Amino acid sequence: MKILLYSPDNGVTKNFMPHLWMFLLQSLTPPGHEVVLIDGNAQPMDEAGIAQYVRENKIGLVGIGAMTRMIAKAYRMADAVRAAGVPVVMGGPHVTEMPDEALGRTTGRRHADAVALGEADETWPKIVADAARGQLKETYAPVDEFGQERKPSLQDYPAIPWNSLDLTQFNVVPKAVGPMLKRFRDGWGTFRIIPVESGRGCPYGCEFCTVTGFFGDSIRFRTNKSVVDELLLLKARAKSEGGQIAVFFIDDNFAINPKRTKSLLRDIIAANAQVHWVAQISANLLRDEELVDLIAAAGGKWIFIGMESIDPTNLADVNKGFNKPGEYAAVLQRLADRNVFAITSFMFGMDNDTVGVAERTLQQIRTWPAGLPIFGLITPLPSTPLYARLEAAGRLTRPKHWEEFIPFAMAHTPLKMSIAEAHAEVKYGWAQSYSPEAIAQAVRSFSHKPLAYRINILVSRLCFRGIYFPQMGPMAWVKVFYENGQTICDIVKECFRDWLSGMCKQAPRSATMGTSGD
Ligand code: B12
Ligand code: SF4
Repeated sequence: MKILLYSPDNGVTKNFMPHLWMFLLQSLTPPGHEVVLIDGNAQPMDEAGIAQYVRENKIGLVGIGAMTRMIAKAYRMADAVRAAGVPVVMGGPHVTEMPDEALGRTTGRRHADAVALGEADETWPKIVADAARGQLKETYAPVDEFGQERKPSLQDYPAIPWNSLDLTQFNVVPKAVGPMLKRFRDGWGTFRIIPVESGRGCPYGCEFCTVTGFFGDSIRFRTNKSVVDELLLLKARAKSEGGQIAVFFIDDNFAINPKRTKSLLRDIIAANAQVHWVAQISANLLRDEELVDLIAAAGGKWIFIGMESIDPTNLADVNKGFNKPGEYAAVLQRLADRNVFAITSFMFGMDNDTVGVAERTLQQIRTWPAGLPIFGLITPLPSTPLYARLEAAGRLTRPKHWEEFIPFAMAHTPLKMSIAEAHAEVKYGWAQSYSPEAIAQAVRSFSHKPLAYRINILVSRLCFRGIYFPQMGPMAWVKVFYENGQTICDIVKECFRDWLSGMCKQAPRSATMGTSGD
């Protein structure tokens, strides 16, 4: 059977990283079946396109996975596939929370033949076998022989064959410049960000988060060896292609068990498996100096920190009181001292937020080492305690906000400001942090560091700007380059000077070598 795994586009940003579930299920597919992957962010496709694709390629089963914000598109694509006569199985966080919706039990509009609830590592081979026999069941749940929920162990995690997978659609270097960049420094012909998980689960139970409910509070880890082997494979592939690879450790809280994280980082260092990586770690765990030393030595470059708010009342309201705004500055400095920088994520529209929250937050941010601030709105995702609380209080304004996804739009009324005011705060946060002046200032703040750091912050800021200000087409990028022309020119000039001085240093050296060789 030929199987298509499809992830819908989010409609806002281009693909910068593929979804891990696709590679994982591909690796867990029993032999005898062929699996193709389409990521809608990398290969945009509409309903007619997917119907044509499944017909022309004789696809026997389509698997679709989506977060809540992409679910409306996922359902439309599923409908098109089913209309073409091909069965659809859906999985991922949204349909796990709302299986009846996908199966049409609540609305009468059925989108999926089957739904995989929760983690599908163990159910996927059964789904494929049932589909091959034409006997798909409606739901598949990870349960043991007694019917009790069972979270898959990650101890025998499959080896994802990164060395042989077709990753063309996930290369972010434009085709036109790839061959030229292949010869630049240690090779930039391709650049991919690859998701790797080292463990699952987070016991913290923040009110707005689906993770504790979905993965459970039992934390599970892969063996260090299997993670290290995966990094070595990725590193070797990048080298053989004259390209670069960066890894996103998608664990919800990469340092949730600091002892284990340290042991993994030590093993990465010992095996020389360092690649540049990003990981998500909560601020409280970054107090540990030894951990931060190891992060830097093991290749960590950016740490995503869910700061959410600088207001302790807000944090306590959403059960994230373990975040201590008073220590944010010290945590970020500790990272910056080791040349590790932070993606700091904030949510506005929280119950104690009032007008001016963005400026108050920015005043703090401006005192921190430059990083990548991002701003969103607190969103009641289905099945979270936050959703239940707001529903009970009658505060949901769009209870089924996923039916019509609108980026950066609230689905409930905040307590101390209006919805429009909350939207304006988010806009202000982005506009102030990603204006040409703010980007220039961030680049300048790295002037005491080697050029690579200035390039890194410039490129990252220009890309992250696109999360809020759509930058999908080439014209949008031309505008961004024009607006940031001065900063880009300064960096290009520096690169040229750097290259020239490298050449000058090399010239006498090669002359000396030539003489001695003679
Ligand atoms: C990495 C990640 C991202 C990446 C992007 C995704 C990517 N390219 O990988 C980034 C950092 C960009 C991101 C952004 C956001 N994310 Co995010 N992200 C994650 C994270 C941490 C890991 C995802 C992952 O790979 N998990 C590991 C894999 C193995 O698990 P999985 O995807 O769930 O897949 C398993 C099962 O679900 C199932 N399955 C999944 N799909 C399918 C399909 C089929 C056919 C089958 C059979 C089974 C199946 O099988 C898999 C193996 O067991 C998750 C949290 C988490 N731990 O999952 C949040 C999570 C998915 N993100 C979430 C959210 C809310 C967001 C944002 C909206 C946040 C924001 N406010 O901006 C944005 C939106 C992104 C966008 N523009 O589309 C929520 C989604 C909740 C929901 N109900 O939708 C999660 C669950 C975290 C949370 N706080 O609750 N995210
Ligand atoms: S610490 Fe992060 S992953 Fe864990 S429950 Fe809170 S928001 Fe979710």
